[in-house]
Amino acid sequence: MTSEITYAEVSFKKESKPSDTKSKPPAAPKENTNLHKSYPSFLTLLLASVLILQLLLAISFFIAFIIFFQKYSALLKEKKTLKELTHTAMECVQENLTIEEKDWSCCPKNWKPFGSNCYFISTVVKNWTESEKNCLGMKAHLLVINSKDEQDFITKNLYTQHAYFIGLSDPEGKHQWQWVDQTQYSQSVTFWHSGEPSNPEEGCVLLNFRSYSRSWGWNDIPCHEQQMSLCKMRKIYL
Ligand code: MMA
Repeated sequence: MTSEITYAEVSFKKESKPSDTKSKPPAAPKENTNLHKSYPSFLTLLLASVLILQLLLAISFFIAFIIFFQKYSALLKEKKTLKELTHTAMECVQENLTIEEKDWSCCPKNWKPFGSNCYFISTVVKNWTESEKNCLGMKAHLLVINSKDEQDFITKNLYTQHAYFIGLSDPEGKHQWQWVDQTQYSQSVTFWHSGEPSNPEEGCVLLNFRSYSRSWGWNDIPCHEQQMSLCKMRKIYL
């Protein structure tokens, strides 16, 4: 409605080129009087401003693209570093005090050193497969027990009311026990509770405390059961 009125006013006061009228934006009648006097310069100004605006827009887009690209590549780099560095902090001790062999042995922060390995008590409750995945995610395996000393060391750090998955399972249900790291299962290095393993349906092993025998030992349970777990990895030597 307003633009129709404006158009009528312009054509009434002065003959103007029809093509120009079309591109002219609707303006207040007061401004119109000045408009027709400086009309060519106004158009040039308009064109120039549009061009400048487009240029500014192009520059801003370019700058935004550069910033985005830089941020994105920095993010990618950080992600890669994080992937390589699963552990944010390491705790190292100097083990060999001879001058020639100043070896630093390290375990990730919150892991416990024993012998040439590091141990982690995972309090997240998961089934056996997910527990092993959790250890793998930390460049470790579920605990493989190689000696009574090792078992005694770890159990000193555990709660007697909790049970923890270890890296022993019977994938085929034939009581052919396998350690997750391919260590040979040796009957002479086993710490089953009396009466265990008890059931071919129970293919995964946990370490728990039995109050009636007042001892820590192994018990087979169904693999889908959710339990806490223990992880083990080799120490890192620097
Ligand atoms: C539970 C379960 C078994 C274990 C028996 C021992 C009732 O089942 O933990 O794996 O063999 O207890 O009594």
